[in-house]
Amino acid sequence: MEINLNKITRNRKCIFLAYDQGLEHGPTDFNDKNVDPKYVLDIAAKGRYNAVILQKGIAEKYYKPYKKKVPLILKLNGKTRLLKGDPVSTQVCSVKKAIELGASAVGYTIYIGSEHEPEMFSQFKKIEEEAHANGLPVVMWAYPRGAVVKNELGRDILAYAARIGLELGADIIKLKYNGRINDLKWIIKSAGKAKVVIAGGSKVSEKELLKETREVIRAGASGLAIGRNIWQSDNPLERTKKLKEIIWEK
Ligand code: FBP
Repeated sequence: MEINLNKITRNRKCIFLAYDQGLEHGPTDFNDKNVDPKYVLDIAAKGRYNAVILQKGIAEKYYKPYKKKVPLILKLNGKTRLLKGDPVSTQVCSVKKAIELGASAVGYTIYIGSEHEPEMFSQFKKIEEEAHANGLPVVMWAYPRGAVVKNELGRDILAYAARIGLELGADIIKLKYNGRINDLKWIIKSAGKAKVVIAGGSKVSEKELLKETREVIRAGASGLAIGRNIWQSDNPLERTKKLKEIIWEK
């Protein structure tokens, strides 16, 4: 079944604003302004993002006034950066709850190659089937990570991650960019009909960010799922505009 992505894409392209770093990294990512979810939701609404990505708690307490302004991708699993060993991201929210909160899609991270991969596969199966039965698109964060993964940004392991997203039923696969456009072309080909969006990563210069965005769009990516490089920037809306011009090739 092909799922309708119109609520979270425009002309098959998209830019999502990620704000789940409070769980994944902790408030060290934040300053006095962006520690307030309202500040980031305002950027998402004013910048006309195709969706904002939140965990359940933030969605419950802050999303209601933004419901008509920006679609929500609710992240259904997560982990902290405190645990050692092979990573596992545990389900912390149900599809049912995501629907109640007004989500237009759900998100789930799989650490490809982690010793806990089977557990994440089996949770993903359940949420993917339930989300699709309710017409909700599924976004997979496909991150190769764990002791057996020697290079998280290698071409073949990223292509494997992309393919796993396709095989397991993700509609959109979120991947990291390794800076090599030809690698990304192959990685995107491996994702087949599933769309690929690129994660932002830690803060880089605007020049670097725009250059990388040009490259990933040229390689065939559908867009970005970006966080820190927007809400840590001094000019988030101007920067958003520049990224959108590249993504929609204006
Ligand atoms: P950024 O643009 O800030 O990197 O956000 C993208 C994202 O995927 C977030 O959704 C998530 O919190 C974070 O990166 C996880 O990245 P990592 O596991 O590499 O720290």
